[in-house]
Amino acid sequence: MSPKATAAAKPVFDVERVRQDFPILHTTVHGKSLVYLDNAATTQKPQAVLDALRHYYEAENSNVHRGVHFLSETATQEFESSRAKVARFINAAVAEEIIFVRGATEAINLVANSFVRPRLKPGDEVLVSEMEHHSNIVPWQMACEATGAHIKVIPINDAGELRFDEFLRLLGPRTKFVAIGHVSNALGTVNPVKRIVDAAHGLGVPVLIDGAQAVPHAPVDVQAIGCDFYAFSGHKMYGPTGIGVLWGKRDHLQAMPPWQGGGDMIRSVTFAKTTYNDVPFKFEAGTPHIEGAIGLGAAVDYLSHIGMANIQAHEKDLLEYATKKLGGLKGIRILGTAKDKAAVLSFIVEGVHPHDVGSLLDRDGIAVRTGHHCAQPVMDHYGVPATSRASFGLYNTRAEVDALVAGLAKILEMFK
Ligand code: 7TS
Repeated sequence: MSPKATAAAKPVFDVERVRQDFPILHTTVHGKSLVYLDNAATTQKPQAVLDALRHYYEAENSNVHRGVHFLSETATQEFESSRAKVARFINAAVAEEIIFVRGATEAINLVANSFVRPRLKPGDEVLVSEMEHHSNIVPWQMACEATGAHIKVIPINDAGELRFDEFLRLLGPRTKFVAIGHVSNALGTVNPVKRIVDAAHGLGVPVLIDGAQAVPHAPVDVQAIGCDFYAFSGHKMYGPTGIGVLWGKRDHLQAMPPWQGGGDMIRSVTFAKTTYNDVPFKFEAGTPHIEGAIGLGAAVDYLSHIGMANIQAHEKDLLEYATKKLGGLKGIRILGTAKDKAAVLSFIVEGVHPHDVGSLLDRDGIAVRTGHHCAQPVMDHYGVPATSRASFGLYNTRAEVDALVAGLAKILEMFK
């Protein structure tokens, strides 16, 4: 083979190469190689992100947006350059539309308090789906309780897909807001977010998309989706904890009152009157999570370098492989069989409590999550208190799926 042909044959995505970037993946747990399948809860961090955090404290640590001294200017530049990276990553029109928050939860609460709550009157309705994470339910309940508005729930079918017909039926003159997850953390269902936004906008209703489980797994383009707000967390996309993003259309953000008051979010303060800073700073009161934002920028660089389409294809292969393998085990029931799914496999081991499944797998070094996954209405839909959940990331392999299957086969044998 000519050198050129060899180069062309090199795989675009080499999972073994990727695994070298994540120090923690070489850990052993109870004497076994770690098999980390809890990526929906949080992802591991590549060396590039760890290096960025360390470099920040070793060479740049200073507060942002206030000093004229060298370190403060450097930190500010790095912090704002991360904002620009995140904006490009989700195709925001301008960097000012990126608000740094603690995570998806805080992003949703910001919109609930600053955008939605002032618009709600008694009898108004907020639409959410039955498959939402509690973070995309409770803030709307709180806003509704305070204003006399109501939550309306779009049901799911038994495959775990949103009932679009029911969505269209519920959408009406009383609907003031729609809040929907892009990808379900409990079932893996990918929702048709563009169709949802188009239908809601047809009635002039704004839409927030909870993208916590979407951004780490596929290319996301907020302008193509057309939504009004998009929320996600850094720690689920190989970045640090304590940092996340609210993206909002600039016109909305400019019209919204601030949510928290403090330093950095003001233009001038007197006891008679305080005026507020421009977006995004109006929503970033106090010293921000500077190294978190810088680490998130490093995660975005890392993901962009690998390519989100490559990651999506790799995880699709893993999910298909795992679905087939687990589906072949007698006594395993998979919950969530939507046509369009991403990275999540929820299952019941018949006759075994999910907590026992989790503990026994842990003895084999396999990390899965067990419980209701902060999506109790999903559990209620299926009439189960909890499931076991394997969730995949870019560094998982078919061999790890085989380890999971072997672990489950052992458990099934034990409880026979
Ligand atoms: N929305 C979805 C769809 C989620 O999956 C989660 C967290 C959140 C919002 C909240 O994100 P946070 O970073 O603000 O906490 N999901 C999970 C999970 O599935 N297991 O642990 C956390």
